[in-house]
Amino acid sequence: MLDDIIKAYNEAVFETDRDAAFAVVDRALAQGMTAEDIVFRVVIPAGEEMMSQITKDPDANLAQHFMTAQIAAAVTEKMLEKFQRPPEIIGRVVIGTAHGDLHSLGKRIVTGCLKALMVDVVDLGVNVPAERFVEAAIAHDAQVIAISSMMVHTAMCEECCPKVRKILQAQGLEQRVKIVVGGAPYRFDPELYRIVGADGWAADGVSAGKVIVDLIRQVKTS
Ligand code: B12
Repeated sequence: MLDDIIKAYNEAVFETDRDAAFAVVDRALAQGMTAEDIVFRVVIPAGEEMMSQITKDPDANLAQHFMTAQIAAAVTEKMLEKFQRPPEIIGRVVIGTAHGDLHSLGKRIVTGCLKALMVDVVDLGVNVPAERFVEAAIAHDAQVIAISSMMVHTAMCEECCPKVRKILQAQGLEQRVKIVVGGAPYRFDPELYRIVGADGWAADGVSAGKVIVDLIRQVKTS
C-alpha cells in the first residue's frame, strides 16, 4: 500500500495538482495509514525526490518546485492535527527576505520544507530590516534567523545580514541565535555566506531544512 500511495502522491505533486495530492492523503488515511507516516514516509521523501530531479534537469519547472513545497506545508499542517502524540517541534526559525529585497518565492519554498520537518516558522515577509529579524528572534525564542536575498546588493549591503550579525554580537546573542542565508547570490559564490557573517547557507529548500535543523541542534546543545 505504501508504495502505491508514494507513487500517487509524487505524481500529484509533479503535476502541481494540490487537490489530487490531498485526495491521495485522504485515501491513505481511509486505508489506515497514520498521519505520522504520511508526513515522514510520503511528504518529506517527495520533496527530496523533487530536488534530485531538479538538480539533474537544469530546465526543471519552477512551478513544480514551488508547489511541492506549498503542498508539503499544507498537508503537514493538516496531518499535525491528527498526530497521535503531539508533534515534537524541533525548534523555531524566523525567516524573511533581506532589507530592500522583495523576492519571496525562494523564502516560501524554504518555509514549506521547514514545516514538513517539524520546524516552527515565523515568516516576517519581505524587505525586513536587520533590527526586526533580531527582535522577532528574541520575542519568539527562535534558534535561527533565516535571511533570503535574491540580489547581490541585498546579500552584501551593510544594512542586511552583516547588520544582523553586528546586533547579535553587540547583544551577546551569538551562541543563542544562529544566522542562515540563501538565495541566488550565494549559489554563485558558496563562500559569500562567510563574508556577510552568516553561520551557514543552503542552495535549495531541502538542503536548507537540513542545515537549519543542524543549527537548531547546535544552539540547543551549547
Ligand atoms: C521572479 C523574479 C522577480 C519577481 C519576484 C516575485 C516574487 N514575489 O518573488 C519580481 C518581478 C517582483 C522581481 C523584481 C525585481 N528583480 Co527579480 N528576479 C526574479 C527571478 C526571475 C526569479 C527569482 C525566483 O523566484 N527564483 C525561484 C526561487 C525558487 O529560487 P531562489 O529564490 O533562488 O530560492 C531557492 C534557493 O536560492 C534557496 N533559498 C532562497 N532563499 C533562501 C533563504 C535561506 C535562509 C536558505 C537557507 C535558502 C534559501 O532555496 C530556494 C528554494 O529552493 C530572478 C532570476 C533568477 N533566475 O533567479 C530575478 C532576479 C533575482 N531579479 C533581479 C532584479 C535586478 C530585480 C529588480 C531590481 C528588477 C527591477 N529593475 O525592478 C526587482 C527588484 C525588486 C526588489 N527590490 O526586490 C536580478 C538580480 C540581479 C543581481 N545580481 O542582484 C535577477 C537575478 C534577474 C537578473 N538576471 O538580472 N524579480
